[in-house]
Amino acid sequence: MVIGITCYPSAGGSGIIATELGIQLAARGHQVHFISYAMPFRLAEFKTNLMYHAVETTAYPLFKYPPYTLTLAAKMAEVSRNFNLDILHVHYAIPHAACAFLAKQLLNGDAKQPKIITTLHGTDITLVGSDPSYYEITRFSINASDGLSAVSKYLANETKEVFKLEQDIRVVYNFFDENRFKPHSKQCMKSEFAAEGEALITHVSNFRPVKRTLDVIDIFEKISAEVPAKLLLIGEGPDTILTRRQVNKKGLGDKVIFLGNQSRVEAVLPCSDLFLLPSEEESFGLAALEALACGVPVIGTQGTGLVEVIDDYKNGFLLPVGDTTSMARAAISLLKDPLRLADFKKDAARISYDRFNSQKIISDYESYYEDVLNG
Ligand code: GMT
Repeated sequence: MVIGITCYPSAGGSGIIATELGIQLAARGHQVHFISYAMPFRLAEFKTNLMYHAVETTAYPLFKYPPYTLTLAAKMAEVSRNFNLDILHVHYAIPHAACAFLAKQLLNGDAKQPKIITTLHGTDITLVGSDPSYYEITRFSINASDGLSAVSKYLANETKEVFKLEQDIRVVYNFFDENRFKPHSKQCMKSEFAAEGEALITHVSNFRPVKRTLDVIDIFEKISAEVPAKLLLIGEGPDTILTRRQVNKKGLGDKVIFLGNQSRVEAVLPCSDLFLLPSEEESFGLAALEALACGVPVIGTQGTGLVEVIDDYKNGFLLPVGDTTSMARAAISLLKDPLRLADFKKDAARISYDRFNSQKIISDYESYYEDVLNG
């Protein structure tokens, strides 16, 4: 198949999944074309069957907001024409589903037009798509897609409810590359971050308010009062400054390490003992899955898509949003019980592999592509 992929090229989960999907599809012999304003975050090197098409949006004094959506739609149509795309798979509805619709209009009358598949990732629906100013255009463009997928049942249900959709939504879960995300990586050196006998606790996110990074600090403060520990914070975003201030305010500066954005989190995750993701909203929680795959139990939140990723009391704990006391209590009890912690770690790697290994999920995407192509 010849597949075009559009995503945000930045460090967020939707861009990461789109990139990993493209890499794996190319490895299976499909021809993959990335169309975006920058080279996707995890697409560092040249790979067979993979091409990247940059979208350029010329600045002009009259344009207060350079019209990226228009140049993206034009580039989608151009790539589709030049390479005979079978599928144009866009990740994150806003604005990509609308651009894909427009691209298809541009191809109207051509002998071949690609089928449009939109994958919903979460905040495109739960936050942005339900904002009144985006609501109608999002509803229209996802309805106009030939295929619609969501990364969890939770998100599929949420989308149907918010947009009152009748169209089918295929659930295709997120995945991880089992050759990179695995426990006991030899490259991982816990001693770089924590002293002998200290627990290493990790959080990875884009530090947006929805991730509740202040809760991460709160939970860690409570844990470190009872168990010697270090906290590793990976990622950057609008709440980074607030989080740093909180760390200093609580006098935790010598226990918290900020690593910024890292393209190879798999080099650090396997030496962690516990992962914290106390998000307010999470359609799936790719960061949690990558931690589990590396054998790290996760503390997450109830009432979010994390319930489809974490097995409560088996490879992590699911607790109410904002209940940092219960989260810390669960963490402390696990860290103080090495045998139970070892069982949780084993189950984290085993269960996540069984459900979300890349070979399984890439095949799910391939069969969805076939279904959409066959109408
Ligand atoms: O909002 C973010 O955290 C980033 C966002 C994205 O689209 O880049 O993440 C969403 O998509 C990820 C990949 O499918 C999911 O794992 C995240 O759960 C989801 N984020 C939220 O729902 C908050």
